[in-house]
Amino acid sequence: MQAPPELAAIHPLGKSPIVTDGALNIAESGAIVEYLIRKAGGRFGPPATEADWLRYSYFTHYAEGSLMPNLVILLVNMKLGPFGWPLRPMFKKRVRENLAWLEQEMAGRPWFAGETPNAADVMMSFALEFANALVGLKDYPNLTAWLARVHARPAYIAGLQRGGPTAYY
Ligand SMILES: N[C@@H](CCC(=O)N[C@@H](CS)C(=O)NCC(=O)O)C(=O)O
Repeated sequence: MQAPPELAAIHPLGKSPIVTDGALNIAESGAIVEYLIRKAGGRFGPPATEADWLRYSYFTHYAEGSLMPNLVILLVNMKLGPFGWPLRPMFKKRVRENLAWLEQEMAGRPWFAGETPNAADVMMSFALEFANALVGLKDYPNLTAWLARVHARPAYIAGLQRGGPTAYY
């Protein structure tokens, strides 16, 4: 599960994703998304209303800041096999709490922040794809429906064709 050494030649931390644009190397998915929005003249950026802006801000940060750490710690625990058993129920419970709350948040909403997809959905998509691979989302119909909407987007399909199939762990 280690990144290939070629990435360390681009950025000292050697993690993915990383975007190279001319002489610029931009790491950290949230910073990459902000950079791309800026380059695209604001497309997929913050929505107009205050309420949607707050959701946008929250979910763009929550994805890597809170949800992913809970998923990664469960993944590492599962990799430990029986050595991970004592703490596994606690880590699973934390993941389930997050997913149950997200399920409520997505009731009656097409996207995480507003009526059209934006960076909040992009940031949440990796974490929830990962959650789907790790624990499954079948108990969370709103999240499953949202993920299906993400998968149906032409840009998502084009990205998969360009980058090849994904493997989350
Ligand atoms: N918070 C960072 C996470 C970066 C990260 O940990 N990337 C993982 C893949 S999702 C990685 O490169 N893992 C390989 C390694 O640590 O060697 C971001 O959002 O970009």
